[in-house]
Amino acid sequence: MRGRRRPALRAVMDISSLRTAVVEGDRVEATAATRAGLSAGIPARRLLEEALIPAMATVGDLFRRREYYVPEMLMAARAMKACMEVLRPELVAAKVEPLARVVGATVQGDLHDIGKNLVLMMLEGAGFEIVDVGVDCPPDRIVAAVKEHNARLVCLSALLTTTMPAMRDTIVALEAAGLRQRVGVLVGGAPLNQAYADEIGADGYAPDAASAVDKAKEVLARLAGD
Ligand code: B1M
Repeated sequence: MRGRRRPALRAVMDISSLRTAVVEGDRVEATAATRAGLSAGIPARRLLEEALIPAMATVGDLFRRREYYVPEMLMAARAMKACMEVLRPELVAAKVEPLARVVGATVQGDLHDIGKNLVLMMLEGAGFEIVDVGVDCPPDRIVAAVKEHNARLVCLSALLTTTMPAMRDTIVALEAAGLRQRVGVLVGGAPLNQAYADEIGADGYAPDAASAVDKAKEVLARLAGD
């Protein structure tokens, strides 16, 4: 009985210590806890969903309550990114065959890239080929990347209400470049919802990284059927 309880207890401890280390922006502790979690047999996806993502939600709450300021938020984000690099090989291990080429970006004016990176990592794991054009991406840079890499899907992320309109600008730029017929546009990010995606003429909206994979496949299937 004891022997059966121990691993579960260890798993709980690793997950909570990882969450705390990320909230506190302790990159060294956080990456050590991530490695310890993996060594203890906790799946990468569980570490992500039960420690890293909730940690960032806590950081957001602390920021909203003015208990955290930008430097603390930045340190937490850096710790999370370092942990994601540790998890990356595990998360993309399921890769099977290239499905389509995807251009991913955080839109103009927006520097938040953790969610975007996560979505692209999941897509990569699902077999998509990824062209990451980074953060603060003006529409013309995204258009150029679609042309250069002959992408079939554009994934746009925005975390600020003030940068959401840059998604519409990007869709307009794709239209103006004559690319809109052959490229799907998937959008996401904490302030978005399906209604906004419909309003700006996106082909799909996903609330999280896991559902972004299914939505990407759905958008591409619809595009192929048109
Ligand atoms: Co900023 N920030 N931030 N920030 N930040 C938020 C977003 C905020 C909600 C915090 C708050 O007030 N509680 C708030 C936005 C308010 C609003 O507009 N409504 C905010 C603010 C105000 C700001 C600044 C303006 C602060 C300032 O300077 N005064 C500033 C803006 C800078 C800029 O972008 N121009 C700023 C800066 C920063 C840092 C640089 C310090 C840092 C970002 C570091 C980085 O990304 N490299 C940061 C952080 C870390 C946050 C919080 C705490 C965490 C964001 C995050 O990474 N979440 C955030 C509060 C919060 O979200 N709780 C906050 C974890 C990530 C996994 O989730 O990105 O939502 P998320 O992605 C999810 C889904 O949204 C979805 O899947 C992901 C995984 O499930 N998703 C998609 C995302 N993209 C998708 C695309 C898809 C599909 C799904 O398809 C293509």
